[in-house]
Amino acid sequence: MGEKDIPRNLKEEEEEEEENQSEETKSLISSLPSDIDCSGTKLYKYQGCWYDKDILQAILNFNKNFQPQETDIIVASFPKSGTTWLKALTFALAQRSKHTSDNHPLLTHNPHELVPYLELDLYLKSSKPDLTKLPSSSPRLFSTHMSFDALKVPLKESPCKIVYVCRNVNDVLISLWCFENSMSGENNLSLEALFESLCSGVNLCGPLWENVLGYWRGSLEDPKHVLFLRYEELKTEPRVQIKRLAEFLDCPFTKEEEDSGGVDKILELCSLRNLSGLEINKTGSLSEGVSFKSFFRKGEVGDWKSYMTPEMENKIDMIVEEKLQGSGLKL
Ligand code: PAP
Repeated sequence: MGEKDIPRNLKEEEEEEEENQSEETKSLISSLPSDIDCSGTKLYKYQGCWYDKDILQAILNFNKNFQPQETDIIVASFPKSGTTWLKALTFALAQRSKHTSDNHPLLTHNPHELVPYLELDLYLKSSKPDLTKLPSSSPRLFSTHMSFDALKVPLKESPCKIVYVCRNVNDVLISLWCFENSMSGENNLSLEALFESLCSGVNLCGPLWENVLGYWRGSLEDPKHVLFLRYEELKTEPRVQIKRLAEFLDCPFTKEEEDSGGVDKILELCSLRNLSGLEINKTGSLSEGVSFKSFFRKGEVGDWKSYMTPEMENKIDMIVEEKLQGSGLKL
């Protein structure tokens, strides 16, 4: 879909939005490829991935103004790949010396409140957000769906740690589809439309394979600072993966912690069953109105089999295989 196909009201909205953009963004945006995603949002391709105007402005704000600290930890992912879980695990691990299990922030806050998004929360609301009032300090915890290339810009030589989680592409598709429809309250978005959008790569923070490949290559080049995790491995061998994460974050479990069940306590605290049953996650919502319960569904590996046709499976398999060719990565 091209510029000429934009409905009139979308064009009017865009004109209003333009007034809120810096000259730098306006000039950059006019030079970027654009397209419309399956929900009718105009997206722009920046450093290999697609964003709407507001998120693009936030990424530029972040690129220009973020001052990294050596101990910063950034949780990164393509949407619906296990972000909420990894935020909870990372917060619980990195801040475990500060909280007791009966008074833990994860019992009264959604993981998205504790680990804010750089481009969807902090730098979306302000070009220079106040980072002295974060829910976590030393280390500060952030999250992102932006590409590795965009994230790297202000990090330069900083030794901060990036943890990425990837997930089977079919499960991401179904999770995203269920999430979108739970937000609208009705089945507005057809699975076929979202599927075609995912296959074409024109979706927010996509193409999925570009997002994943950036962090995959980053983890191969700099394994001390970029850790690549898989949702499926977190499910099948949670103890192994959480210990790997703790070591990577320079906060390995001590023998005493292991002997006293410290690993299992964190896994239980962050489990889908526990988090989704908490009052905050049953009734709370983000300031934009997205209910916390929409971040918790089945959390199963292979749920896509109940929804996708063999034709869909084959088509996406072929696309992903071609895109990942030569990378050593399988999704
Ligand atoms: P986000 O990118 O919008 O934050 P994200 O958390 O990455 O979403 O993905 C949500 C998926 O993670 C849901 O998967 P499903 O739709 O296939 O069920 C959700 O159920 C799952 N999820 C959320 N929290 C957990 C958890 N603690 N353990 C395992 N899976 C979880």
